[in-house]
Amino acid sequence: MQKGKFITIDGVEGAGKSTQIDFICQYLADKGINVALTREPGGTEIGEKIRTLLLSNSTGEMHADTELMLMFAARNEHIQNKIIPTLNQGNWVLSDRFTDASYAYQGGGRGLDIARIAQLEQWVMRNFAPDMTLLLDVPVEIGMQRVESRGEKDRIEQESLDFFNRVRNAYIARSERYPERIKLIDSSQTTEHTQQQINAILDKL
Ligand code: Z5A
Repeated sequence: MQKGKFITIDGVEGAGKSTQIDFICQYLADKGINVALTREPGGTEIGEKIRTLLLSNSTGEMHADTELMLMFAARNEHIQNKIIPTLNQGNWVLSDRFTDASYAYQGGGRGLDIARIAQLEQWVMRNFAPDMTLLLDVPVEIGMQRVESRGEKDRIEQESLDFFNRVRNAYIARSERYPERIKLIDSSQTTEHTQQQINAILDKL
């Protein structure tokens, strides 16, 4: 059985990941490709419990190192018990967020040392990496306006505009560092405009 491809989608809040995931799943289904949709933090029973701990406001203050290690603990479960087994069955996997988010949020946003994140990445991922990452980019103010009408903000969503600008800059820096894997997509215009760019990238893949 040929191994499936592993695609991740990432970006700041309100960039349109959820909106575009529906489009990507439909695109792949039309090509006869089975794709398993998953998310981070989460994707497994243990991972979803860790997600609740990470995002719930009732958790309260958490040390940034603890937040980082919990992201990678959930990721370890995700990779070992869901992503790799699914790929080995010949199916594709599409993950709503992955390791680039740790570099962006915990590295850029929280200011944690990139070398420490890289150590955890090496430990948990060894040589495993996405085949392709779609990075939806939008100015933070636009993304925030889009999600304004939602209810209560979770623990990380409560952070400041400065925090999210640092997150965005860290994402862009990663796309410049890994241009082959991370495709930077302008998601500031219409949904259709974003879809056209994704369409062109998936056609090549
Ligand atoms: N996190 C972390 O810190 N470290 C890590 O390692 C990982 C994650 C893996 C998970 O949140 C949180 O965990 C996240 C990062 C952190 N924290 N934050 N903040 P999540 O991924 O589950 O949820 P989210 O980041 O809050 O995603 P989101 O707000 O749902 O964003 P989205 O999926 O990109 O947006 P959307 O739902 O597709 O669109 C938002 C709205 O905009 C919606 O009404 C759409 O109809 C509208 N929209 C979408 N596209 C357009 C365009 N082009 N024009 C106009 N309106 C649009």
